Amino acid sequence: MKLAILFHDNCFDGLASAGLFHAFAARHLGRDLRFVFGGLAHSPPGDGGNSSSTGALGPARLIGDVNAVVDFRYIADERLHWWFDHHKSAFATEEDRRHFEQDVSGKKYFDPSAPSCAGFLAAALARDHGFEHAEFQELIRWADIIDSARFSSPRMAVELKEPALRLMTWIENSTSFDERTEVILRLTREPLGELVKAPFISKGLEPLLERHWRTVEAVKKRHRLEGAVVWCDMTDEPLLGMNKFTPYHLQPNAKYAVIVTRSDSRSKVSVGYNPWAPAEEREHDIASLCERYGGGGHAVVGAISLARDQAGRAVAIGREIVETLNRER
Ligand SMILES: [Mn+2]
Repeated sequence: MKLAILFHDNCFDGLASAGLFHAFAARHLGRDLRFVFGGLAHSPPGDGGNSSSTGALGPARLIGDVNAVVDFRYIADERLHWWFDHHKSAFATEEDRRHFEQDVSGKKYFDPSAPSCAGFLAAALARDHGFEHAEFQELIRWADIIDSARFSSPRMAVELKEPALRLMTWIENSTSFDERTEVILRLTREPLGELVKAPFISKGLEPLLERHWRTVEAVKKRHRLEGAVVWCDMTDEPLLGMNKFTPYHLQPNAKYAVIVTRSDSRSKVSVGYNPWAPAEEREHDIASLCERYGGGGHAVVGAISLARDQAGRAVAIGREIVETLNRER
């Protein structure tokens, strides 16, 4: 019997969830199982580290005799047998939600308050299906920390010293589906500190960490603290990805950060609250502030995207937002 496990790809929690479901299935769903894995992405393939084994979720992806979808949105299809998710956006339509609510299989689970899908999945399988998950506590603890950005400090999120955070970095940038499948199987079989030493992972990590340190150094040189806001204009510096916690690592007492960047495809103003600053002092709604300029986001973090050749405009908008954040408080 073929069991297809479809998971949120290039995501630590997605791979951890797939690994835990695989461990459960191998013990509880019969001896003659043949496993196939498939990656799920919100954006079309070709974006980032996706491969032909990764793509959007549709009926054609349900290729198993039994199909499980983990850490990804619902699909109203009779061939979806197991489902676990914690994303607020899990139901694309009201029909999808109704289809889920009417399900009586006892194999579909949703909790938007869960910090990680991995932890939620393990607890649900333990409660209802006899899954013993004591040996996976390290993996679950890190999935909770990473997926809800509950890092103990910005230093931890930027230094990337812990094996779990290095694995996270590797997973988010990996371009080999076969290697990610190997990682899924090994996540539940060896400590993260051992797995991260695997040659294909340490080799892949080297240039990623190098790039990360170069970016941290560049931001360190160029940022300014203006009132309560870290301001950084990076539009004339080619940036390859930026850890969003870097500004607060450099300026732990700042309340906000406004960063302007330019990539091959766009200019972007990123605006955020310092996640480690006291929540009760948050007077601004970042989403509506960004909406004034055609952007959007959440209450605590948002962005405005412009065309690549609009860098000057992006900087001007960034300057206005710095002034607004310092004035209206
Ligand atoms: Mn997740």
